Amino acid sequence: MVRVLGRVTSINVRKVLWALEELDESYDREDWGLPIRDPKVPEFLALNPNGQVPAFIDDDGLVLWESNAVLLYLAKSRSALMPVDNHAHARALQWLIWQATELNPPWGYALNALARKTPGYDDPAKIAESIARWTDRMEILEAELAKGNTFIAGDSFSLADIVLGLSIHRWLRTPFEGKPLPAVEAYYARLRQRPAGARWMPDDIV
Ligand SMILES: N[C@@H](CCC(=O)N[C@@H](CS)C(=O)NCC(=O)O)C(=O)O
Repeated sequence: MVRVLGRVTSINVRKVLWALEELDESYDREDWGLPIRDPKVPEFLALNPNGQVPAFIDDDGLVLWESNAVLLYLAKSRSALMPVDNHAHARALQWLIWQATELNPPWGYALNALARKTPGYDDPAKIAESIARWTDRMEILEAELAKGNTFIAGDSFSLADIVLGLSIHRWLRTPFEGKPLPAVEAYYARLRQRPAGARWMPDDIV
């Protein structure tokens, strides 16, 4: 059986769990990641040398890390969750990469300060700067969704919707007065209508 190593409070772990449920694939999940279980130990580092969650092990023995790469592997090996049309496929890939490289980095400071209450994250100027950069990225998403597509890459649900849905969930659940983004909120509501979306974007996890 597929194994996923990582705590469910991690957005990157929930991406993989959501995808597996869309694929109707059973899996075993083991709780790793701070503060539950330190992944920087030899047993875990042998699976993911970054000492970060998730680590993924397929039932054929493949060991993989980097959550969006795990998603793309699942889509290719199970022939699902990525558009077949070449242009729609490219758009899904664009948003997957954008989520990891452009949308993800800005929220770090604000998330630690406002939601995680991590000691040392208490500089108001840095919180404001993090929120400003995060808002800037979210407005890009708002402009795209305002064009009216049901899903981010077109008419069909894809991996890109999983990573963006979870990112929007984080935006909406982090306690600060965020700029209203109506198209983003409507899209988030659509994604939450999916059983796996509702399960992995729960009210009590940021
Ligand atoms: N680029 C990596 C990032 C993984 C990552 O940042 N994981 C975080 C949780 S979201 C982590 O392992 N934090 C340390 C811990 O939980 O011990 C991926 O997408 O898989």
